[in-house]
Amino acid sequence: ESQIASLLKSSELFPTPQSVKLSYGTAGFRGDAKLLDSTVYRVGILSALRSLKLGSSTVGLMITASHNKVSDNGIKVADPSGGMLSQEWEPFADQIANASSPRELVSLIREFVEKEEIAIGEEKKNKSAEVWLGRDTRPSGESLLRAAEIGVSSILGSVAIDKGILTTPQLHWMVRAKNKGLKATENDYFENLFTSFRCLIDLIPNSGKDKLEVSKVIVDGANGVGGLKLEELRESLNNLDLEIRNTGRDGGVLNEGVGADFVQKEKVVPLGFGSKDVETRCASFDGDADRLVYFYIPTESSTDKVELLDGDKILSLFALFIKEQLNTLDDDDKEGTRSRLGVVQTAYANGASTDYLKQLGLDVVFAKTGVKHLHEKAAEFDIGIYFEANGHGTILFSETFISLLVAKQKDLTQGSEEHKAVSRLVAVSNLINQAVGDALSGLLLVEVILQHMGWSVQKWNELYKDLPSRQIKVEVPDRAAVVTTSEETEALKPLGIQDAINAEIKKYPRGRAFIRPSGTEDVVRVYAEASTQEAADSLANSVAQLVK
Ligand code: 16G
Ligand code: ZN
Repeated sequence: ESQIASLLKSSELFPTPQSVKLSYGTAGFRGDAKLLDSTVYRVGILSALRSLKLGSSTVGLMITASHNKVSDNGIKVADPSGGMLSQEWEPFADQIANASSPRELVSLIREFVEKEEIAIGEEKKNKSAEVWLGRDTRPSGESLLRAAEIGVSSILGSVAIDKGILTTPQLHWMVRAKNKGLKATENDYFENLFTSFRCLIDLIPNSGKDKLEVSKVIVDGANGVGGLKLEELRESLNNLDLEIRNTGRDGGVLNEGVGADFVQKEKVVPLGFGSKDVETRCASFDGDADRLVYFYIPTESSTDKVELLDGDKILSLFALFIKEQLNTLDDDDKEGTRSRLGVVQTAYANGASTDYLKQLGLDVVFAKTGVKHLHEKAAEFDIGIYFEANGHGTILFSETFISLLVAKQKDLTQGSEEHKAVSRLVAVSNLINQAVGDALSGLLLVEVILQHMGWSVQKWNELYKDLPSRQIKVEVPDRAAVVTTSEETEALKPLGIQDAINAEIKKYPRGRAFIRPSGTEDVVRVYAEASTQEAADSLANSVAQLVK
């Protein structure tokens, strides 16, 4: 039939490169951009099928390789909820990406369509698939986007809509809004950010307001899309003294010596920053603006080391602020409906942050590395905050809890402390991107909370002191030989290795270490922390020896 002919015809355009084994991995397919045409085309097909499967809801396709080098690119799917592609479809993604001929590809698709009972090309009107495409600033993005479009359109009746250059979280947000029947353009995204930001600014307690001095924040845009979008947003932002560097317009290379991944891993000053910025509040985005970290250059520093405020510290700030609002409400809570606030971290979370959060009385749970795993666990709470140490995270509010808040907001007396607390929570739920972690909305929330508290970045940093830590990657013949528990804190395989790791850990005060296979690179990662940097380094090295 014509569907098969259409697929065969278009797939001839995109032969698979020899000898690359592709895997959807933690966050979509990634690799050298030159080798990705056929993959992107095929994910285009998948996304159209995903839309058909879910009653023609809009699906998102993002072309980005995030913090990886500029010559790389990648592709990932945003489900209609705005979250990551359902893990149930990942094996199919792997299969079609690796199909070696058009025939094999078509037969895999046929089989899958039958199994999933997806109705293609049925003559029912309004039943076609819709896929929204976005890409970051990588030069290879434009031609890859065309490949994705061809993939989408090769499924009969499917439409691909090019939304242009976007941050990853913008696309996720727009897809989510569209499927909720809300206004879903990029402008709507911006408007949502600045209205909820302004609302939170207006709710800052009066006592502080007159002496409120808004100090400058300098943002490192990683020479990617985030800095450009922040420039657009800035037009409508008051109450924020913002300087944006590394927008990519001044000749800098994407992610090279700049950006959240660089700053968080190396803990050194990114390009474009230096002694002139001593003690100033600075923030770094990653290449597609779904990660955010803060830092400052301490006066006493004679090296290029920065004081890093990572995802854990952002999480702690958010948790503290939300808890404060909930406490105000609970005082007044006659029905006794205490809300459940929980936080989700990964094994990489600094031990000092976990101690701090527990000491705040919070429910702390752990998830496997990768946004989809954290997101899932956070969604189990009324308010769930998740962050990876690398700066990816957000706050999820359950639908029921939001309805409860909105109802309370109507009942409570305007101007009362309770009313303000509820209004702040509602504004946070609007400001923060509920689809995925978002550096732009995260930045605005950090900034308004600091103003609310009247805190400097230094004061914020003092919430707790990070334990010294070290990360190493070890190249191994087969990273799949390492199998961990679901929270990645312990290795189940190779047999006996965990006992050996434990024996090393015991030698160090406050020692903690774990190994895990990377989901994005062919390596095993080692993480260690201890009471001194020397001890953390030494623990990491001895654990790495065990892996080799
Ligand atoms: C991906 C993940 C990130 C995770 C990282 C771990 C998403 C959107 N991104 O970048 O959350 O921290 O992989 O990489 O899920 P690794 O498995 O190589 O250590
Ligand atoms: Zn990213």
